[in-house]
Order: sequence, then structure tokens, then C-alpha cells
Amino acid sequence: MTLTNLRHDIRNVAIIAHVDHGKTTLVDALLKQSHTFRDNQDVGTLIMDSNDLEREKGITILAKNTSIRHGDVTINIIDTPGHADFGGEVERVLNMADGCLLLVDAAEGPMPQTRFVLRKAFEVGLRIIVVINKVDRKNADPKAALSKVHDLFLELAEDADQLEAPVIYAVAKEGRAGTDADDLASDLEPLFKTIIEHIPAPVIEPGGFQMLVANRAYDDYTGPMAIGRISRGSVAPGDAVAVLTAGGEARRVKVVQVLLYRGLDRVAVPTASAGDIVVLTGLDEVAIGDTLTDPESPDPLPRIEIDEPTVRMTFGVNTSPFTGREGKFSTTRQLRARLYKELDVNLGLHVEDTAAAERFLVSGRGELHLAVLIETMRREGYEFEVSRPEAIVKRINGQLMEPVERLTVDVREEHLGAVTESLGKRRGEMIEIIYDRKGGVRLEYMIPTRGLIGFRNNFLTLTAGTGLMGSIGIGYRPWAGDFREQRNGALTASSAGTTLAFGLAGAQERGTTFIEPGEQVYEGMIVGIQKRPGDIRVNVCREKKQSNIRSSTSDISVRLTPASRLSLEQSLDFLADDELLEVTPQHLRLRKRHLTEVDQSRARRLAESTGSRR
Ligand SMILES: Nc1nc2c(ncn2[C@@H]2O[C@H](COP(=O)(O)OP(=O)(O)OP(=O)(O)O)[C@@H](O)[C@H]2O)c(=O)[nH]1
Ligand SMILES: [Mg+2]
Repeated sequence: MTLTNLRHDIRNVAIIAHVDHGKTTLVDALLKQSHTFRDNQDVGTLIMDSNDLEREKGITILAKNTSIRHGDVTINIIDTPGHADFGGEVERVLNMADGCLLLVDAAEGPMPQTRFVLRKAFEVGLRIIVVINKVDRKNADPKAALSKVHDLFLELAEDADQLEAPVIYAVAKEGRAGTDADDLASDLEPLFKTIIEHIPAPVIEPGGFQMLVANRAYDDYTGPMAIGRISRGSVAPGDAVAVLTAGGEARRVKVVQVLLYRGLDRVAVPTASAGDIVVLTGLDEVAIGDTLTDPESPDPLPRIEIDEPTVRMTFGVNTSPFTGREGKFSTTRQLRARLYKELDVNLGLHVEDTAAAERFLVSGRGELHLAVLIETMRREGYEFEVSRPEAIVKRINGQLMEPVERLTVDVREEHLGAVTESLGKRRGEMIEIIYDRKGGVRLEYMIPTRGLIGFRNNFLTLTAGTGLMGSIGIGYRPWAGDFREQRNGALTASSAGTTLAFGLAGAQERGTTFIEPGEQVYEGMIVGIQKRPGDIRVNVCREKKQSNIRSSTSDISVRLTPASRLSLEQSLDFLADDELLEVTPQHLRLRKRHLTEVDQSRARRLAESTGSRR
């Protein structure tokens, strides 16, 4: 018989769900009700979404730790992102927890990422508490949501024990929970109680110090920090530990500080032991997935396994005529160093050199995953160009295979025709259709990742912004055949200069423009989209010729429709294979890969003679 000890004073809990089901809002309420803040302290909402991009987008991008006290128990909480593109963040932090709260929106029910995170939670062996959240919503149907959650459990559970999960109903926004959807307590006490009763206390395994690095952080004061849960032994400032790397080497380093989370702060402690989630400083160059151990017993823990990327694009040095004007960092060396540095913290990402020294292939878990990297880099002062995102195809046993996703969409019945038609063209295969009694329809599809690139914008237009969609990768399937993309042609600037209202008005007769008067353009830059296929060159810098005869009806000033500005994600969606997006701290400029007519025809001739398509 092995004797195990439990840390009865600790619970380690991850919060997992589909995007927007209320994870970070629930953490707000847990923090507030555990008296983490002074009574009069105004901490706002979505406290854990602390980085700028998270606040702007209203979504969680990075998994984060916090900790609260309830009675004698410390509850360590790991908030995770719900967007499928950041699934790698969920995978890498689950090993710190013994249990999780699976949040499900009472109106939406389980969505694709609910399936993904539940499967991962089962794989890691977490004890699960189901939280049916947002029971206050007008169209909430907690019963139906729970019954779909049960179906999902039956489908995904690996053994019968996993089917037993307590259920809590909640309104995270009001900080209320209960065991009956119609009778919530005025606070989250029922949830606290369920966490303490059902999430197992951490097991203290016998032996010397051992911890898997699940996360890294940095601050100017302490330098790099390694974050993880101690699985064996204890650690104190000044201790020597061995770092066991992916390459199998063991390095000896000295721990400087040992910190524990307390609310939003980290506090230095004299020692921490098995079960604690700690932050260690003094360990330069420790990678996520490395094991830290007692140098006398260097046993590595299994490295963190992360699903493969499915989408890629090139990042290259800016080759536009405006190169070097707007960015602080624009050289090949700077771009390369920045991209490779990202790999230390961004586990779902891959970076490769290409045959061209100034271009790199960057692969991620989806368009948003890559878009967040692009936005982060431009805010840091980088300037570069990126190509159209494409699904990563593979040859497996001689057969061409492509990534496929399971897609769930919720639409109003009146938009059903348009949405199914669009998905059909993108090689989507419908596997289920469910009508609810209120005029809503839920569709389940299998669809190549290729078909989903650029679909989100189209979907929002087709459903007038009312549709809801979510998808997750489900592996590789045989190539589904070519399908034609139907983007209309680009309006491109025929010469360099400053745009004028008169020139833009001319362009607007041909289509929609993306820029305002007074902007700098170069030849081959995309200034709009026309009404049918095929690119057209337009002179957006053209001036109105002055004439002596003025009729009273002639326009004195031209009337322009305001530019339709594309966001970063819309720009990525827009790109065709022969186009690039120039990214600088100030501007996003769409452009043709080959800027002048001469370059374009030379490229076309070259492609024809070599038989390639680019
Ligand atoms: N009606 C209602 N709205 C809620 C409730 N809980 C959260 N919300 C709202 O749902 C939205 C999303 O909440 P978040 O807490 O950011 O969701 P999340 O799960 O953390 O989202 P990601 O981290 O991006 O996956 C916010 O607008 C919240 O105010 C609730 O109980 N009832
Ligand atoms: Mg969140």
C-alpha cells in the first residue's frame, strides 16, 4: 500500500468553456466575494483580462492564475481562453489543476469549444463541476442545456466515474449561484461549497522537488519567471534545482524567489510545497514544458502535448515602397529574432525559415491566433508584410490530406438558406440540423479549415450580425477538392501620390473604397474592391481639371461615401494569393504582391513557363 498525503488547505481549479460563456466574469465574482479587494476599491469588470488586446477585444487570450481564500482553504484559479484559436493555452495549463468548472451558457448550450475543453479535461483526469451560467438570459433554457451537456459527457467520458458531476446554476454577472436554476442564493456560496467538497485536494507525492513549467512571465524588476504546480517535495529561495529540457539536458540553476498568488498579487514566501502553484524567479531560459527537479533525483515529467497548428502564413520583411518609414524594427534580423522569441511562450505556434532569407513561415491554430501575434508585434513597433492565411495540407501515405473542423452555427430561420448555400460552396457537409420553437436553427457541419478561412465576415453579413458560430479542428481528412473563391476584383492605385476626393469619387463609381482623401498611396496598393471579378487600376490621386465655364449644377465639391476601413482580421480575410498585407505601427495596407503592370506580367510569364500557379 502506498501512503499518500493530501493538502487539505488547497484546491486547484481551472475554469473552462466555449468563448463568452462567462469564465472571466465568474472569476470577478469569486475574487470580489472572497474579499480580495478593499471594500471601497473599484476594480471594474473582467479583471483578469489584463492585457490591452484582451480589453479591446473583450476576450481572454492568455490563461492566467489567481488565488482566493475561502475559510481555511486557498483556491487557486486558472482562467482560460474560450476561443478555439487559443486552445493551446488551455492545454498547457490544465496540468496545474485537479478539477475544473465547465461553464455552459444556459441559452446557447454546449458549443464546439465546450467539447474540446471537456475532452482535454477528461484526458488529464480532472474532476468536473458543471456550471450552467447565464440562467438570467431571456432565452435561457437550463434544462435543455444540461441535457446536451449530459449527451456530451456520454460521448466523451473515458470511464464511468467521469459521468458523475455535480451541477450548479449561476448568474456570474450578479455573483449568484445555486443547485436549483429557479432558486439561486444571493451569492456564490453554493459554488464555493461544491468546489471544496468535490474538487480533490492535491496529492503530495513522496520524493524530492519536482515541478512542470506550465507558464512563463516576465517583469522588469524580477526578470523571467517560471510558473507551475509543485507535484513533489518543496522549494525555497536559494535552492539549487535541475532544469530538464526538451533536448534531454539537465542544467543546474538557483532559485532566487518563491512567490505564491494572492488575489491579483504575487507574494514572496519562505517555502512552497507539493500542491502549491508557484512562481519562481532567477531561472533564465526555462521553457514551458521543462521539468524542474531536485538535482539529486532528476526525474522528468511528461512534456505538455499540444495539438498541431492548422493555419499558416508568411511573415516577411516589408517590401513596399514605404518600407522603413513607420516601424522601429524592420530588418530581417529583428523580425526573425522576434518570431522565434514568441515560441518560448506561445505553445500552439510554429515558426520556420523559408528558402527566402527575409520570409518566415508562421503556423498557428487559426486566423485569430495569427492576427493576435500580428497586432502585438505592430504595437511593439515592428513593420512587416504577411500573406494570405492558408490551411496546412499534408501528404499522409501518399494521399493529400487537409485539416477539417466541426462547425456549429446558430442562425435565425430566415437566414438559413443563405448560410447553408455559402457553407455548401465551401465544401461544408451538414451533419445535423435542429429547429427550436423560437425561430432559431442550430446547424452542425464538417468543413475543411480552408472553407472557414474568410467565412466569419461573410457569415456576419449573411445573418445581419445575429448569427453565432464556433468551430474546432477534428483532424485531417482527404482533400475535398478545389472550390472557387469568389472575391471581387481589387481596385488598385495606378500611381503613387496623395489621394484626392475627385480621384476617389471616380473609384467609387467602380466599387467600394478603403481609404480617405489625403492619404499616401503607391502603385499597386489596393484602395478598394470593385463590383465584379478582375482587378482594375484607378487613379485615386487625380485632380479635377479646372474649366472656365461653371454651370450652376456642376458640383463644387464631390460627394464621397466614407471609406470602409478593414480591420486586421477583415484584411486577412480579404487577401488573395497574389496579394500581401503591409503591417506597420500606424497603417495596414493591402497591396498586390507584384506592384506594377510590368512586374505582374513578368510574374505571369514566369509562372506559365514553370507551370506553377504563383
Ligand atoms: N446575462 C448574463 N451575461 C453574462 C453572465 N456572465 C457573463 N455574462 C456576459 O457574457 C459576456 C462574456 O463574458 P466573459 O466573462 O468575458 O466570458 P469568457 O468566458 O471569459 O470569454 P472568453 O474568455 O473570451 O472565452 C460578457 O458580456 C459578460 O457580461 C451572466 O450570468 N448573465
Ligand atoms: Mg475570459
